[in-house]
Amino acid sequence: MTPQAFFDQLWYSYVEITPQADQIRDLFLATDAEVINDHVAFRTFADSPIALDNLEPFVLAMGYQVQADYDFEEKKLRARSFIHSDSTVPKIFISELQTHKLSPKLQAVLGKYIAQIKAEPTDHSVFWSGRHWQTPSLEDYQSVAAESEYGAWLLTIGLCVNHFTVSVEQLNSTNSLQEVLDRVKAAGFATNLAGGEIKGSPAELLEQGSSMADKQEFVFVGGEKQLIPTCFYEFAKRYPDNNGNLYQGFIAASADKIFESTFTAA
Ligand code: OOG
Ligand code: NI
Repeated sequence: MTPQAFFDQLWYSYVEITPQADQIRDLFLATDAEVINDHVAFRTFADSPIALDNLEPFVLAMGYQVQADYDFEEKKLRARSFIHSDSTVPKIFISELQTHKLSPKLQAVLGKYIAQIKAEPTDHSVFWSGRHWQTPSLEDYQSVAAESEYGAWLLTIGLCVNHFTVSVEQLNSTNSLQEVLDRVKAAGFATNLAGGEIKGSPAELLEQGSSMADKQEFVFVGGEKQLIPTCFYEFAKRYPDNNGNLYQGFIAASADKIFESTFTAA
């Protein structure tokens, strides 16, 4: 699959559960000829047929290389980023929940669902395949959420792109991340304030911010209905290093806060 076809399909599946994405993109298309994507991100369960290691071959097959690995000890996540030889192709960030690090109780609850994941992926459609397990119960959702918001999000939503990211330094209308976030807020969308509205700094060569995830009504297996977070939009501004090359990495401390864009607690 070509990166172009891959990202087209991803965008299509993303806006379906993230109506804010189209609206936010339109905000910038009103002033900019193009809105260029910096990266997209996925979440999955480690130690499962859809673990990071089993997704990776499909990323590499599109011409990507492994860029770096990250560890989020407190959230019990590990992650890897991928960069393409064509610098106009968005980077890909994949994280996975290390379920073996969760409490025995939670391992048992999530284990019931993870055991239902049938086979390893055979093509790129795994990236928009959603849930590979039955609709969860509200009780299970709540017990997972108490220990891992990421786990609860993944249990309801499944495998899909969880954000696209506007490349702020490539906008023509503004070069200011704060201005971008102000426009998003003025249009009625909440931004993620965890660790400050802007994560990172020019000194770190990367500044990031994001919207809070859209919410959608979810019907649990017992028929209970509750609003759950779906996906969000990110905005990233990269700075050149001393050699004049635009920094391309991710910053673990900032990523740790971007994960909270799908948190339910205010
Ligand atoms: C990914 C969070 C990390 C970034 O840009 O640092 C990230 C997630 O929320 O799944 O996207
Ligand atoms: Ni991101």
